[in-house]
Order: sequence, then C-alpha cells, then structure tokens
Amino acid sequence: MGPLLVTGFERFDVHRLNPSEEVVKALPAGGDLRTSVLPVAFRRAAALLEALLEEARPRAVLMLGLHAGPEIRLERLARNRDDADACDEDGERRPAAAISAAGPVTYPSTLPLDAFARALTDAGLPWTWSDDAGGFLCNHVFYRAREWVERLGLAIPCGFVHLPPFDALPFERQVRAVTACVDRLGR
Ligand code: PCA
Repeated sequence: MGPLLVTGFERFDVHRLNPSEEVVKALPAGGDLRTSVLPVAFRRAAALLEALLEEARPRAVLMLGLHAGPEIRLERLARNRDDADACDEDGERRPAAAISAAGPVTYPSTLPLDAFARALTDAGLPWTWSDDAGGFLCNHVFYRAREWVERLGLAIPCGFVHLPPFDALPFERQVRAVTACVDRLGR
C-alpha cells in the first residue's frame, strides 16, 4: 500500500507565508508519510500532482492551502470550475471555465471530515464547514485529485482542508490541527 500524501502550496500573491507550506514542511515526512509543496500555478500544479499520484499511488491524500479567514475550513465539495480574477504565479488567469469537460459538477471529499471535526473540536481548534473551496488553485487540485481517484476506481480518502493565516491561528496550533487530521487517516 502506498503512503499518505500530504500537500501544501507555495507562497503566492501578497501573502508573506503560506501556512500550508510551513505546516507541510514541519510534518515528519518519510516512511508512510509523503509530503509535497505545489506551485500556485494551474499547469505546473496539475502536472506535479498527477505525477505524484501516479508515482506514489497513495493510500490517502490530504491537500492543504491558505484561505484568508479566521478558521480551518473542512472542504466538503470540489467543484468543476476554475473562476478566479487573480492571475496564478505564472501569469495565467482562468475566469469561469470547467476543469473537466466530461466531469461531474462536484465531487464530494472522501476524507473522514466528521472525525477531523471531532478531533479539532477536542483540541480546541477553530474550524468550520465549507462547500466552496474557491475558484483558484485549491479547488483545482482538489477536483483533479478526486477525478484521478475516480478514474482509477480507488476507494481512498482524498480531499482538501484550508488553513487560516498565522495571525489568525499560530504555527504550532496549525501543526497540531494537521497532525490531528493525519492521525485520523491512520498509519
Ligand atoms: N490558497 C489558494 C491557492 C493556493 C493557496 O494556498 C486557494 O485557496 O485557491
């Protein structure tokens, strides 16, 4: 069986740090835990993600990114659309277009989100549900990873969690939150 794959994103736009990158780098990678930091660029992120999935054949996929809000967001739905005003880090802009011409409108997360929610609550960490991971890179890789899982007919946990900026939730607490989620995905 393959590893647990945990991804974050590089820093982008005006954000000085991307908590998902910092937290992913703080996890004890090796053995069953594979980590990677994706570029905030549609083409390169999709290509790297696909290569990682194909090569690692993970038993579970937990993807992380920054959302500028006060809480951890447990993303329930990946949507089949790119729709962002902002350019990615390669200068590409994708307003209102389907990610996959033949794909379904949404894919549900297959992560154990109820267990994540309980673990975060027990640890006193702020979180909320979300049914909209945005129209930029985070939703894009979420949809693409779920599509890959479906294409291969796998029954593995795969989904996305948004992290707040460090001024909303400090580094140590974010590491604790992600570790709690990783623990719920077993060893
Ligand atoms: N957050 C952005 C892209 C990369 C990241 O960390 C998003 O929510 O789409």
